[in-house]
Amino acid sequence: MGQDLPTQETEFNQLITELANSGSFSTIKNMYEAWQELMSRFRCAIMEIETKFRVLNEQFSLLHERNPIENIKTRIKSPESIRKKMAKKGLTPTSLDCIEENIKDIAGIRVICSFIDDIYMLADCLTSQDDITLLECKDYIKNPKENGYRSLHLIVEVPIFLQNEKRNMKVEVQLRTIAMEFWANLEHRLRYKKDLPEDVLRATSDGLYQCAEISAQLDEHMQQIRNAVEQ
Ligand code: 0O2
Repeated sequence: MGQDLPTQETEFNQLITELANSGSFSTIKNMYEAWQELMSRFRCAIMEIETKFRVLNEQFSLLHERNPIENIKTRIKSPESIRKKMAKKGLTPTSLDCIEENIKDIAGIRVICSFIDDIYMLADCLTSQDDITLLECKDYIKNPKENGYRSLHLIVEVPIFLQNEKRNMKVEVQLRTIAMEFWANLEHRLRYKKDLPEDVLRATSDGLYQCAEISAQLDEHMQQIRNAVEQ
């Protein structure tokens, strides 16, 4: 996202070359098949987590006559983005195990909620399920990033059951409100991961920060109104 094509192509070629040179694969076909298998396992893990959220949403709508989830988006990280992140961490992708171990957000699911309280309620419901292991939690709602970015990020491990084996897979779960999603989408399009000149960065960061604060206030007001209605 936000990269030009030649950069993506270079990252992709580098990833292929590094994996091919690692000596972990007998042929390119073998490497390609192993890659497809790994990505398929991540897709299965996304399905597992997505189903868990859909079940919670269903049950909540039955009990409380409202849906805490507005929308769910999923994505598998692109090979280019995986290569870039490995390089940023100073790592060379020498095997698929090494990639799987170090890149925790290959499988990503974003849950867009109606209210801030729903975010924490859903995160608690998910992480208290007995097949889920919480590996990391970054609360950018209580501690927003310097640029104003807000979301709750969890890295969880979920088992997937294949024909002859059980595998634990890592999934990054991002939970945010509609207002947080609105801000993050526009900021992503405008600036995130873009090598903008210093003066443009300076000129735009205050404005974006103000927008993040305004949308956070909106979330708080909406939460207060809901609390009042429910009382
Ligand atoms: P993409 O294209 O969404 O996949 P770590 O994993 O701990 O080594 P990382 O990845 O920076 O470090 O973790 P963090 O802070 O949890 O951020 C992960 C993801 O959150 C990003 O994924 C973005 O999707 C989102 N994110 C984080 N900061 C910002 C921000 O300032 N603006 C916007 N719009 N999104 C943000 P990727 O892998 O960077 O990108």
